[in-house]
Amino acid sequence: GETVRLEDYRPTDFVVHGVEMTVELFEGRAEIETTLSLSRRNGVPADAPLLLDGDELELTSLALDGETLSRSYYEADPSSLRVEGLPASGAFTLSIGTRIVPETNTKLMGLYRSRGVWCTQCEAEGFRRITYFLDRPDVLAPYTVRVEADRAAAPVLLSNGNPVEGGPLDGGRHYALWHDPHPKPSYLFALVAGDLDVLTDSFTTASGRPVDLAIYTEKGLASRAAYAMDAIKRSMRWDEERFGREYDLDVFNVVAISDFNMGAMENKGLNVFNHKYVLLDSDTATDTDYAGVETVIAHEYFHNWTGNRITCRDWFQLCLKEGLTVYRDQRFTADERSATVERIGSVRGLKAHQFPEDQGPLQHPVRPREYKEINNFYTATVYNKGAELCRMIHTILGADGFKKGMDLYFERHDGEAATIEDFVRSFEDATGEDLQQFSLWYNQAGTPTLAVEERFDEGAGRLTLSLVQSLQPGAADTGTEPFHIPVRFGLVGPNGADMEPAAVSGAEVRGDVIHLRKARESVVFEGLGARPAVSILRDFSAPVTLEMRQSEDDALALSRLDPNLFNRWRVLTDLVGRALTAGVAAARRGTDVTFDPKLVEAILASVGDETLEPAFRAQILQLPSESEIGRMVGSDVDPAAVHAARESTRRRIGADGAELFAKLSEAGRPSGAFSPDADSAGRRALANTALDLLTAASGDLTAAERRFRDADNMTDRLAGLSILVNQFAGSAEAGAALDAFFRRFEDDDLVLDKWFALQAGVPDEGTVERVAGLARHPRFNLANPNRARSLFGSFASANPLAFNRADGAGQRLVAEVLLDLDRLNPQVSARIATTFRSWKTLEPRRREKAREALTWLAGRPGLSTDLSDIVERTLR
Ligand code: BAL
Ligand code: ZN
Repeated sequence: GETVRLEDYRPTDFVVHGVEMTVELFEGRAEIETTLSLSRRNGVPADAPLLLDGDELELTSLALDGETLSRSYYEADPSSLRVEGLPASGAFTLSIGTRIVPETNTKLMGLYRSRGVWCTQCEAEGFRRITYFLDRPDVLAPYTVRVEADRAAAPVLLSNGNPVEGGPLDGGRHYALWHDPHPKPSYLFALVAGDLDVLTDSFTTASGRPVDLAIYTEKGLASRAAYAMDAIKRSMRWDEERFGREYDLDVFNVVAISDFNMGAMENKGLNVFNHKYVLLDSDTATDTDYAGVETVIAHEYFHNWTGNRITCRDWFQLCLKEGLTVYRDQRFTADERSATVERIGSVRGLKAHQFPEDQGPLQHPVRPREYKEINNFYTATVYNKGAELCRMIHTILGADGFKKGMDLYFERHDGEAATIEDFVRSFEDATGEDLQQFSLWYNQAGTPTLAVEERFDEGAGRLTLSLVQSLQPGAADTGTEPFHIPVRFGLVGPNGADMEPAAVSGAEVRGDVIHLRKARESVVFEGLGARPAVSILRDFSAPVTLEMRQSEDDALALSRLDPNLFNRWRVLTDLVGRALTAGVAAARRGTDVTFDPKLVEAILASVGDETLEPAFRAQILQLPSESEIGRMVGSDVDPAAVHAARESTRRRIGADGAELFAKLSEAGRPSGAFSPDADSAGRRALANTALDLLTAASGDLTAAERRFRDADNMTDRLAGLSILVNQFAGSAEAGAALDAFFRRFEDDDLVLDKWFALQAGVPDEGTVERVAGLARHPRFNLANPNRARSLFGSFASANPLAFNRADGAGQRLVAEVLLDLDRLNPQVSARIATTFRSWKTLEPRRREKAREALTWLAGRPGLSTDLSDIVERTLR
C-alpha cells in the first residue's frame, strides 16, 4: 500500500452538500443508489475530475442531474470512480448505483451480515465498500436514507438520525426513511436491518427534549440489555452536568451484533456494538464485564459531541476524538465508581498496553505523521496516551481552565472537522496559557524517563528535588526535545498530612504541580520543620517512567500515610516491581527467589485495612502480569524465569497472609442477592484474589472447587474455575470443572469465549498443543472476531510462557493462524499480530524463534496491507 502523510493534506476539489441513499436489501445482494448534491470548490480548475473512493464495488448506474452519463465521461473499477466533464460552477447531482454482497463480506467492514442481521461498520474506510464516495472525515453532509427489505427477514430497519416515515411495499417488502440533519462524515454512516428484539426507555434532556431510547438485540436477549440502558441514561445526564453537552436527536438507538471487529461504534444516533459490550446478566457476566459495558456505552455516547459534532479533519487527528473521549469515559467511571480505583486501572492498562507499544517496533506518536493502513492506528497510544494528554492539560490548567477551554472548543468548532492545533488553541485562548512546548507530546513518540533525586538539609529545613527528564530515540524517530511535564507532588509529614513549605524556588511550582520544562531542573523547598517523605507523580500526572531512589522506609511510610491513595498503591507496586525484577534474575541463576518481609508486611497491612475500599485493596494484591514483569526486566527476557519468580512471590504472599486471606476470602464477600455495584464488585474482587493467593500457598483446591460449584454469579464461578485451571492444570478436578462449565453454557457465545480464553491463558508449556486442539473444537470459529480473539488473542497476549515457548511452537502456531485469519478478516489478524511487538526483548533463543515465525509470515504471498504493515514494522 501507499504511505499517506499528514503534510500532504489538502481539501477536496468538490463539496458534498447532501447525501440521499436508497438501500435495497435482498438475500444474496444489496442494491444501493446514492445521490450526491455536489459543487466544485471555489478556485478549483473547471476541468478537474471528481475522484471517488471505492473498495470491492460494482458500479451499476451513473447519472448527472438525472441523466444517464455516457461511458466517455467516467472510469470505474472496484476501488475508484473518476468522473470528468462536471459543471464548472453551481450545484449538480450525481447518482451512483452500486451492488454488493453482504453475505460474503468476512472483513466485517462496510455492509455485512451477522447471524442474518444486516449491519454496517464504516470507520475508518468502510463506507467506500457500500458506495463510491469522498470517503474521508472532512467531508460532512446531512444524510437521508431509505432502507427496503423483506418484512419477515427484517422487521426492523434502522439508520442514522430521526425516523421520518415507513410502510409496506409490494411482495412482502417494506421500507423506512431516516433523516440525519447533523452534517457528518461518511465514517459515521450506519444501517441495520433484521429480526431483532428491543428494549425501550426514554430520557428527557436538561432543556426538556424527550429522547426515545432503544437497544436492539438478537431474539430473546433484550432483557440482558437492562444494565446497558441504565448506563446510557447515566451517561446522558453526566455529559450534561460535567460538560454541558445535551443530546441532539429524537432517538438514540444501540444495536448489539455478534460479529464485530471493534468494541463498538459511535455512528450518529445509531451506535452499533459488539454484543459483548451490551448483553449482561449476573449468571453469564463478570463484574469486569459490567464495568466494561458501562465504560463502552459511555464512551460511544460521549462521542456524540467529541467525534460526531466535532470530528477529525483527517485520520492523523484520530486522537482528537479518541484520546479526548477515553479521557471523558475515565472521568465518568471515576465519578460513578471510585476515582482512585479508576486511576489505578487506567494506569495499569497504560503500562500493560501503551508502554510496550511506545518502547517497541510499533512505536508512533499520539498524532502519527504517516500510515500505510489507518486501521492499524486504533492503538493504545492514540487512545490511552491520547487520554493522558487531555488529563495533563487538565492538570496544567486546573478544573476551571480546562472547562473554559472545552467550552471554547465546542463553541468554535461545532459542526466542523478539526485538528489537534484547533483543540490546543482553544485551551490557550481560553486561559492565556502557552501550550506550545506541551504540544510536543502529540508529535514525539516514546516514554520519557523522569529521574527524581532528593536532598534534605536538616539544619536549614531545606529540601531540594532534582528532576531530570530524558527520552531515548525509538522506532518512530520523532525527536527527543524536553517535554512540559506536570509533576503533581506532596511532601508528606510524619503525621501523614502534606507539609506546607515557607518558600519555594527553582522550577515553576503552581499549587501541587511542578512544571518541568527543561531537561533538568531543581526545586528548593524552605522552612520544613522535619524531613518529609516525598510523594511524587501523584495520580500518575504524566505518562513517564519514574526513577526515584527513594529509601524503603520512606516508601513504606507513604504506603501507610500518603493522603493520595493512588500513590499508596504506586509506591507498593514499584517496590514489588523491583523485587520481582530481582526475583527474575535469581530464578535465571537458579538461586532462591527471596522477598523482603517488610514489603510483604506493608502489603498485608494495606490489604487488611478496613478503612480502605475493598476494590483498592484488591488492586494492591494483584501482582503485575508476566508480560508487565517482562517489560520491567527490559531485555534478555526469559519468560520461564519470569513465571517462576512471580509464582514464588505469590506463594510467599499467600503463605504470610494466610490468616487474613482466609478471612477475606469468605467473610468479605457481599451477602444477599447479586448486585453489580462497584462496592459489591470490589468485595468480590478482594475475596477472589485472596482465595487465589491462599490456594497458591496451600496447594489445596477444595475452597476453589467450592467457590466454583456454589457460585450464584459468573464472577465467583469464573474465579473458582480460573484457580482450578491455572493452578491445577491437567488435574481431574480442573478437567471436570471445565466440562461442567461448557455443558452449562454451551449455547451462550459470550460465555464460551471465556471458556476458550481461560484455557488459552494457562501458564503451562503444554498450552500450545491445547490451543491447537481447541482450534479444532466444533464451537471454535475463526470468522467470529470475539472467538478468534478469545483463543488466539488471549494465548498470544496473556500467556508469554507458552506463546514464547523455547522451541518456537507457540509463535509458529500463531503465525500460521494469522495467515488463515488474514484471508477472512485482515483487521483482526493485524490486531492479533501486534502481540509479537516485544519479541526483541526476549532472550536470544526465543528471539530467534520469533524472528523465524515473523519472517515466515512476512514471506507469504498475498498478505493484506493490514497484516503486512504490522509484520514488516515489527520485524524492522
Ligand atoms: N471509533 C471507533 C470505536 C471507538 O473508539 O469508539
Ligand atoms: Zn472511541
